[in-house]
Amino acid sequence: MLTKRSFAALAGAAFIAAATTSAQAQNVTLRSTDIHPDGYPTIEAVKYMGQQLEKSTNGRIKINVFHSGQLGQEKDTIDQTRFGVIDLNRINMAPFNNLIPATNVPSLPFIFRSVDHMRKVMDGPIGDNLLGEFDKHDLIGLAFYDSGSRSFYNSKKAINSPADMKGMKIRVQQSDMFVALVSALGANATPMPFGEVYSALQTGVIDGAENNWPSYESTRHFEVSKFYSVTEHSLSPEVLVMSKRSFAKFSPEDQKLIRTAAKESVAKMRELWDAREKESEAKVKAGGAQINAVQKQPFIDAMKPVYDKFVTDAKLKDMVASIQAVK
Ligand code: GTR
Repeated sequence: MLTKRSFAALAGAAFIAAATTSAQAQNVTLRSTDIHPDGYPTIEAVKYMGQQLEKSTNGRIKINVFHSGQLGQEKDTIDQTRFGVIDLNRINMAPFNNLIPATNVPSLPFIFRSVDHMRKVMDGPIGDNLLGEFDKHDLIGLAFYDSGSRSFYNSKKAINSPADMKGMKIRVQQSDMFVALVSALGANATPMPFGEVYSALQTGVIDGAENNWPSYESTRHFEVSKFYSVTEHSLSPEVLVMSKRSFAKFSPEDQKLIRTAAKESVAKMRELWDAREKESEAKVKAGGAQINAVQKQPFIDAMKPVYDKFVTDAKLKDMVASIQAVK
């Protein structure tokens, strides 16, 4: 959480940046936020974007990545980005679900058949349209990043079927869709910021959570929640957005360079991500996590009501059908 004082300091910094940008973008450093620790693929991808941008602008535009939630937890940073206090935000799609209905679609359970399917959709016209959705909310959608697949983990027992989750307290991201996804399995969903999950697991406030291999590992949740059941129920991607206010301060030429550098960071992110997934899986296994495979069909069937609840209008139905039609 930002204190009042750090918020004021940031606002002051934003003002200085504004003053220099209007004088034709001389040496602007954009502030980017991320909740992950330094070295995590999302952090390194945005740093890479910064290096590309520095090159293409002869050092005029740089990016400073604030990692480990220094600028706040994900949900809190959305408004700050909309107001231009934060310039860039690498964030998961889920915290946007309540604000922008279309962002629910790529977070839906089992919407993608594979990582390749997800990449093809997000790289194509469906992804481009979705990036455009941020525009109405004072944001510029720049790029999507991979986030692997999310699976359930808990401190009690291996999950083999939806029935095993009945009554368990499971932390979810701050998204009504994720609440519904977990509730559909008969578990009790507890929405909570990412940074609070470790101690909630440790003290037994919650029994488990759900995430991909790298987050399960980097947070050390595997130490206090050792049963990881490979449900792979959501591939909810990451998104990189920019404050429309910050973006508007740049010339059309610089705006193009920002967009290009963001797109260039996607391939870098995927390379880093693929390697990190394997490393993290090996680390949690070595650290004592108990991994079990599950039969997915009962989970797919149990989560079907989530579609009925969230895919309600023609636009979202069309989006789901278009995603399913991508070969
Ligand atoms: C991670 C994601 C984060 C955050 C986190 C969470 O996989 O990269 O942006 O959304 O999950 O569960 O809160």
